[in-house]
Amino acid sequence: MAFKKNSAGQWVPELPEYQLGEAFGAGVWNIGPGGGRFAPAMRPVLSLEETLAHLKTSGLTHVEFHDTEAEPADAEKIMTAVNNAGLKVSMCTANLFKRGPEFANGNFGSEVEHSRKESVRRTQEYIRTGIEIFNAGVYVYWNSSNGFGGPLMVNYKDMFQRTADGLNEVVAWMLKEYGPERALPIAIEPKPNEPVSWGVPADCGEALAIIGLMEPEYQPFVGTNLETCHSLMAGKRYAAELGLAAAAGKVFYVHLNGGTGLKFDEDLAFGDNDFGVAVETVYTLQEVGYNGVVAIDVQPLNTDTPDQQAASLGRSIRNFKRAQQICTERIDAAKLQALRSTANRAELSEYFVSIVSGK
Ligand code: GLO
Ligand code: MG
Repeated sequence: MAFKKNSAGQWVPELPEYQLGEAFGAGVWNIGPGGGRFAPAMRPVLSLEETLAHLKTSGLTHVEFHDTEAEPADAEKIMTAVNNAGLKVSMCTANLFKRGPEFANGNFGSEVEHSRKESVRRTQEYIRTGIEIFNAGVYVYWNSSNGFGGPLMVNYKDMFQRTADGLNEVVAWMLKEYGPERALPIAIEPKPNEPVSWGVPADCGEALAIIGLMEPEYQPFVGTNLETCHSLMAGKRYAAELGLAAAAGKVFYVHLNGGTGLKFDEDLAFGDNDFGVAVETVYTLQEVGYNGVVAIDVQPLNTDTPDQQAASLGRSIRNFKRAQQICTERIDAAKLQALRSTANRAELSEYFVSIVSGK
């Protein structure tokens, strides 16, 4: 989108503003045939037009693309299909993980110079597409293969600094090309593992630390895109991660979904497994004043039939709205704050369960 100066003279992102729950986004990768290492494909492969139609009917207003699904050379044609479907592009992201051997070894923080250079080049190319063609709201850098696999495989200190330096290089280029007024906010999406054993940055704190290692003049242009399941995998409470990012002024975008614990990236529908977490997440998004697109990053279930292509997305949106209705109707902010100030855990738990259960 763009950046503007606040009253203190700092650059802050002008993120698209909506009423919370009015705008929902998802990636084109969030529906499709399924399949992977342990399961065959379940559903037919859809055309882009069919995919966009499914996204629209499941309640989405915005779509996200990797540069491998929407290549820069095809972006104008794809944008026409997006417009025809009545959608907008909320986010775009260069695929720095599943495209070639150069990213087997990490990206910005890699020990391999070619991998670092390719990461910067691909990122710049897709930021250009995001600004010039998609009119995207945000660019996401998901760490993916950035990190390491075992003992002494990287110089740890250099890996963190190199990751920051890669982002420095991208922001410096973006400001030179477009100026702050047209710059696309860059949101780091941390994840602790998968595909690599030790992903960097692993969580919100590490993402903020990497931003802190950047040149001060470039730091305002980079924030976070926190994802529910990634926080869970890191042993963190998603809402608390949101609070940390908000305290730093870095909630640029969100990826909501669900998981069942310290496992793998299950990408379940938001709210399916732990509805209490959904209520806490929605309330926290309200508390931190998030007004951007609520993006859902889920995978269809293997049991979903061909006509259920976007069922996990549709259910995530319904669960979000259910949680939002509960927050509006049942949470008395003043009462909650008064209870918090007593630090009486028993009463706070009683209040929370009464809110979620409605009893
Ligand atoms: C995977 C991530 C992935 C990213 C996407 C956008 O674990 O959640 O889906 O969100 O590539 O960067
Ligand atoms: Mg994600």
